[in-house]
Amino acid sequence: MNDSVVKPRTGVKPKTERPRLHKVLLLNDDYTPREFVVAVLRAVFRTGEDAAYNIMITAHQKGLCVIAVYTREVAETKATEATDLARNEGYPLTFTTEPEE
Ligand code: TYC
Repeated sequence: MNDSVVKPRTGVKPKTERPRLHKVLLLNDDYTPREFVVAVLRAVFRTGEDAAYNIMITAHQKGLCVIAVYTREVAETKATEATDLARNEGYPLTFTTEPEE
């Protein structure tokens, strides 16, 4: 028979680790119209009117607001798309991403 002893593996990562999520942040500025910020949030992040307004006013009052979290690729794509919409209209409105803890 087979008497070999198999040692349990210790300190090994679980097989399926979830991908780290990344936050998309909305940054305040003094020039972009509030209505434009709300329109971009609705178009790119698919929020409703009330959620978009609350995110916009939080960024306006506090300097920035977390919009949502996504996998890195989706977060970066949405931040770029939203920032490009603003640049195309000549506004300084900026969206950035950062990894979650
Ligand atoms: N602060 C801008 C204004 O007073 C509005 C604004 C809100 C701009 C949130 C950017 O992320 C922002 N017109």
